[in-house]
Amino acid sequence: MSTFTTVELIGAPTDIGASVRGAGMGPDALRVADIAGTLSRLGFEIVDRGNLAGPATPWTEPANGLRHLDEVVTWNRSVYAAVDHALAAGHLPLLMGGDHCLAVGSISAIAWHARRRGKKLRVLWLDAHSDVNTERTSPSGNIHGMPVACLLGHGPEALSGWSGEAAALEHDAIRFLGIRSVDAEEKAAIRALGLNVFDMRHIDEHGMRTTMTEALQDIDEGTHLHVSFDLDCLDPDYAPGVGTGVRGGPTWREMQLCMEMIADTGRLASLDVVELNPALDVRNRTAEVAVELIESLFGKSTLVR
Ligand code: 5AB
Ligand code: MN
Ligand code: MN
Ligand code: MN
Repeated sequence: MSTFTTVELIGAPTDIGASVRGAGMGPDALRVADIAGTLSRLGFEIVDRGNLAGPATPWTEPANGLRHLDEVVTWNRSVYAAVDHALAAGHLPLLMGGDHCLAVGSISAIAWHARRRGKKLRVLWLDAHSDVNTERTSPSGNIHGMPVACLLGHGPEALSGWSGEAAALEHDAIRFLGIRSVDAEEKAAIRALGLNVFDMRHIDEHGMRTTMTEALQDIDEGTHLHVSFDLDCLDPDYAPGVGTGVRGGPTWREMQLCMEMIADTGRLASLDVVELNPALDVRNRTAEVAVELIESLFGKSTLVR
């Protein structure tokens, strides 16, 4: 039983945190794939806030290890305000990216609300990558590879502390799923910070069902469950429309089970859908796959809702 009746769609059309162009078209590709009609047929009220506005991507080289920092901050401020507004209205914010740097604004707003309401925040990070680089470790300077570090209070100062605490997330509040591309220094950070990683090897060895049972183990009535869904989590055979695809991800079927088991908790309260790149897609297939998976995440296959 979901506690939300209204889903608020927020488009953030930018590729500001990436170095591959195209993620800025993600929100409209999801609309073309009928994200609104699909969720409304499941019984949700849909409010589409349209697309946020923000600076164009300058495509400059990183400065001090960070590409486009000022513009990333500006976009994230808008995202923070929009997500904050949706949560204050009692709606479920569904952020349509855009690249993954936007999770800083989104999850910071969510953390602020969760704390105020006395909720335990849990984040599922569905991704091929762990996104825990900082300006000191990143091989690219691309901030879409750094949002987790920012949310844990270890990123660049301009992107940390937005939730009102030094860290929006405690190290044990986030679970990574589907990870298979981790930079050497990220690996060290994962160990040092004690992060909870269910990587592809874990899914291979234990299967998606056991993996999800473990990942969802401490979700209860007092939990605000947030899903940050980077579409490159999926195997690129199923989701070719992403900028940083990595072979060897979960199949469509495995991702369906992942989404269904999250739906079964009844605690989903916010969602980011990011890194969809229509410029690299095949006839909008990745957007359609995303909508099919979101449909399951919102309880399509749950017999009683
Ligand atoms: B995504 C890489 N680790 O930091 C880096 O798509 C890739 O949001 C980051 O997960 C991928 O540049 C960021 C090599
Ligand atoms: Mn990511
Ligand atoms: Mn990724
Ligand atoms: Mn990517």
